[in-house]
Amino acid sequence: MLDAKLSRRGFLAGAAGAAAALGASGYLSYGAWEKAHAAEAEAEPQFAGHSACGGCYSKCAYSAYVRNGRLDKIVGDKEHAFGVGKPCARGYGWSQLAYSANRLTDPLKRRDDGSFEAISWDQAYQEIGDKIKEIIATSGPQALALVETGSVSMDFYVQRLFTALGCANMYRHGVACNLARNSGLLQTIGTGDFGADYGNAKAVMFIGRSFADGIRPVFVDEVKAARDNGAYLVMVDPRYNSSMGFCDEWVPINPGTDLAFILAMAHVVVRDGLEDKAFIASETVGFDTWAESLKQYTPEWAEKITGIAAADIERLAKLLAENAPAASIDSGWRAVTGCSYVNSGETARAIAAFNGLLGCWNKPGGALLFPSAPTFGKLDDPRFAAPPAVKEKKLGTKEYPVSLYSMVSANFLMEQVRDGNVRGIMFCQSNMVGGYSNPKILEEILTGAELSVDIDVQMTDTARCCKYVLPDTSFLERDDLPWSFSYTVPCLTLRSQVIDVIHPNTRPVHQIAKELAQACGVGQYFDFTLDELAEAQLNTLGLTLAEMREKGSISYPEKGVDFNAPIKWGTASGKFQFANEDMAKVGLTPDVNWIEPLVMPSGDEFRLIGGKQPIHSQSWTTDIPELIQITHDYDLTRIWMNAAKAAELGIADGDEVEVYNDLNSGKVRVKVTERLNPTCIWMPSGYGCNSPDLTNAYGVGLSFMSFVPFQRDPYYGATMSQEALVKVRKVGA
Ligand SMILES: Nc1nc2c(c(=O)[nH]1)N[C@H]1C(S)=C(S)[C@@H](COP(=O)(O)OP(=O)(O)OC[C@H]3O[C@@H](n4cnc5c(=O)[nH]c(N)nc54)[C@H](O)[C@@H]3O)O[C@H]1N2
Ligand SMILES: Nc1nc2c(c(=O)[nH]1)N[C@H]1C(S)=C(S)[C@@H](COP(=O)(O)OP(=O)(O)OC[C@H]3O[C@@H](n4cnc5c(=O)[nH]c(N)nc54)[C@H](O)[C@@H]3O)O[C@H]1N2
Ligand code: SF4
Ligand SMILES: [Mo]
Repeated sequence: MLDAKLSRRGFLAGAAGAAAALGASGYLSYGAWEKAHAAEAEAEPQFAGHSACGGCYSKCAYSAYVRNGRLDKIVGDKEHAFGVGKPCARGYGWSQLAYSANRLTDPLKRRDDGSFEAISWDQAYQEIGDKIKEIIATSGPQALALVETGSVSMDFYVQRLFTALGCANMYRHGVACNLARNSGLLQTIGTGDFGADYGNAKAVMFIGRSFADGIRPVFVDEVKAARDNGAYLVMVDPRYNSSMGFCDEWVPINPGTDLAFILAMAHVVVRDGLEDKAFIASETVGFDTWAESLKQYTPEWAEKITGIAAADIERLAKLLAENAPAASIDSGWRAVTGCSYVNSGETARAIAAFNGLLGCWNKPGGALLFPSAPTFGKLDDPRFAAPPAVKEKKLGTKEYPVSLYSMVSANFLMEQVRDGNVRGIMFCQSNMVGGYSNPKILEEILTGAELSVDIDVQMTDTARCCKYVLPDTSFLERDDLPWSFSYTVPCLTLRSQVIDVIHPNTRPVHQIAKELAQACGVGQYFDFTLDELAEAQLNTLGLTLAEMREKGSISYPEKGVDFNAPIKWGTASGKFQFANEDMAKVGLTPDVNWIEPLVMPSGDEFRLIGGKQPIHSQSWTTDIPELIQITHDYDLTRIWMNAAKAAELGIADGDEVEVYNDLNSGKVRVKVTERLNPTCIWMPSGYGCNSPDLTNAYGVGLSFMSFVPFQRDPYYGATMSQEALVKVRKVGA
């Protein structure tokens, strides 16, 4: 199948010169590639098909144009729900991944001394397949696990492989992203996510969410629309972040204390009878319980914890209530509600509950529940029938009974690997060691695993700890399955292969999963091609593959949010839940109450907080030369420190400092600023790559997570990535 595809796109003929330029390693350098194609001279860029950016999980669709077989330009496809025709800087940068000199080009096996040797695909499959069969025979399929967050075909094929093996242990990156938020929201509104009708809002409060740093293009457009429409935008963030360009007011809260701030605002709304009584009566349960609890959370109480004046808390609460229902608190993503604190999940519940007081759910200008994404119908062809469902639940489900099942803690899993309960682990598009918890500890656990396999495009911190590393093609070099996106206007997208495969010994992930299945004796579940499956899926929606290849994306405005339809709450009670008895299962009260952060800085300690920069995605784009150059040009690895604190410590702007705690220490330059709460240090979260093979990223900046203990919150199992304290001293002082 693959060969047919390559010849269809003229790879074998076009790359005859390139093949001659291959080195002994089978690796074709960018320079050699350019030389081999030089003869094709100055052609006009040609439309090569629709792709979808692989630069982060938004997967913005774009049209790709090639010249002489090489990607020349990308033009955003407007119909894509998240991309809205405007790929971000990272999207342009990551489009160069295909040509990176540091890509994985061959299957690799780790030697005992930690170095790697190239092996054949046959050897890799044979050895991995034999080991998986042995583990299943002696310990059962639950002694295996998968950590994967990728494209739709990656999800489909790799998850199908694990289901076919009889294994339920499939995890994603949520433990270090949005596990606590989505689980907390699930308990209140019956789904793990919500948005807002920004364009029609009169007031929006963002709590630790920066649309201009943690970018999804549609959000940037929406916050701009809100601004243009005259909405009052409030940013609650210890740091004056890049989104302040859109905002009216900065609330520089003490990090980790947002829950107290929201509870006090709720206190004001209920004390003054400003809540939406009709919504509460018809749509909700548990209001009376919460109203009683709220009596203790006065603005004066919250002022001492949050550092925000009681008068400001009063004013902001009333601002939101007076503008309701065209007002809401944004749901956040990673920083506050997602995974950072012991109280992150309760903060998510508090935000949803506050929006319940405002009665703004699915109201113009208010908080929005997303309509379903287009779903494919049943596929009749028996070849597509799913492998038998696995009866067991994944490890960690028992320990975290109110977690969203699809997001159960991947760090709990690593403890199972450490203790030998899980003997074989596979990663796919997941750099766990680079960012799910303390890298040193994860590295130690992973290098001790009996079997570890990583499917990636580059030698990441995780890959270098694995026994086998299998090279995927880059996203531009492979087809995908049709992709459904749920948003205020849902859409369907098809990513197509737009350039030839550059490194002949890389393989698309769906092919790797299918061949691994064959090696494990479950190949019968993969008796179809990617195109056959895509065609069958699309046919159930009255579409064809040819049509989707041409269109790339289709949006469904008629399936967008219906402001007049009654809301179907997906909760156990079928209502919006201010209180929920299930929370007792993890020792929480039914309604939301204050939980102190696990650690608080005192003396010369700072809380370490982190965040995104617009030019990098997680730990994944820093090796792209064009993107890391921006880091160097603007000195973007610097930590931020409050000016008064810096003066106390004798630190000046631009000084080199040492950041340290019991777990780690590292040197970095400092940006001294008044735009940061004095109780914390802010560190950009993308740096500190520890893999020497990634020559552009290696050793640049500090790894945020290396200062964080290997820990989990007791409720949902999230990584608590900002429950960490550090000290800072001037180097040489
Ligand atoms: N240090 C640090 N840690 C973090 C974060 C951070 O900013 N910094 N952010 C947190 C957040 S919000 C999240 S969502 C998680 C994300 O956690 P992950 O989803 O694990 O994301 P990354 O850690 O960036 O790793 C993604 C991996 O996918 C690989 N990859 C990219 N494209 C392809 C492809 O086409 N095929 C294959 N096979 N692999 C591919 C990249 O090379 C990279 O190794 O990390 C969390 N942890
Ligand atoms: N450029 C870029 N964009 C991305 C990504 C990326 O890696 N890079 N990743 C995508 C993903 S997977 C995610 S999850 C989102 C993340 O999107 P966000 O959650 O918006 O991202 P962060 O930058 O981690 O955090 C946002 C802000 O929270 C602030 N903050 C930190 N601690 C606290 C606190 O205790 N209280 C308050 N109120 N604020 C606090 C930080 O200073 C930061 O400015 O971004 C998505 N978009
Ligand atoms: S937000 Fe940027 S990096 Fe993420 S998918 Fe879209 S264009 Fe790519
Ligand atoms: Mo994330």
